[in-house]
Amino acid sequence: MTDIHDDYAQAGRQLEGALVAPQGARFAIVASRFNNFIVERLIDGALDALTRHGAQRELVTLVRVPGSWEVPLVCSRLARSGKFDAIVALSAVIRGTTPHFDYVATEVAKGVASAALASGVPISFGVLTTDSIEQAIDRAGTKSGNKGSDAAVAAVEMVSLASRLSEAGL
Ligand code: INI
Repeated sequence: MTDIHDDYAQAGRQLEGALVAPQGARFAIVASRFNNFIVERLIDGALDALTRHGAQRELVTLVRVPGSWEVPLVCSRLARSGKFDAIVALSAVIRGTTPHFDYVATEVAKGVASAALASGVPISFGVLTTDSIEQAIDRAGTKSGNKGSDAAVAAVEMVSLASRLSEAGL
């Protein structure tokens, strides 16, 4: 009787990151001021998760930008600086009565993804895109958890994975 781990062992090696930040890992948080009452909760969640997962608080840099639209540019700049091992993007786009939401939400998602791919630095996506303020509140530390915290844990895992991939020569 084989379990799934034996199957992996037969198939080859398996690599994954740990949920512990490697010593000296440098993180940036890029957070919008727009919808501040939501985003502050995401920042609190991200800072708490980073430190509980082993990041050193003095190696975490918080950069504030006006709104979601500005998030990708600053993520890209920080990623290209070579001074961060991972970045956490935090903002909240909440649907209104005009198509504005769609433009902002689409561009922040595309922009953050392309900044990560172009730089090779992981940028986790803690950007809420919700139909209502209630949905945003649910995801900022209440009913549906805290997406800032989730994004920070993903950033820690990606830094650990990058280090293990390097050790494996990948
Ligand atoms: N920015 C947000 O982060 N969330 C929003 O919901 C939002 N809406 O709906 O307008 C928003 N707009 C501002 C935008 O991100 C820019 O800061 C602004 O357009 C200046 O470039």
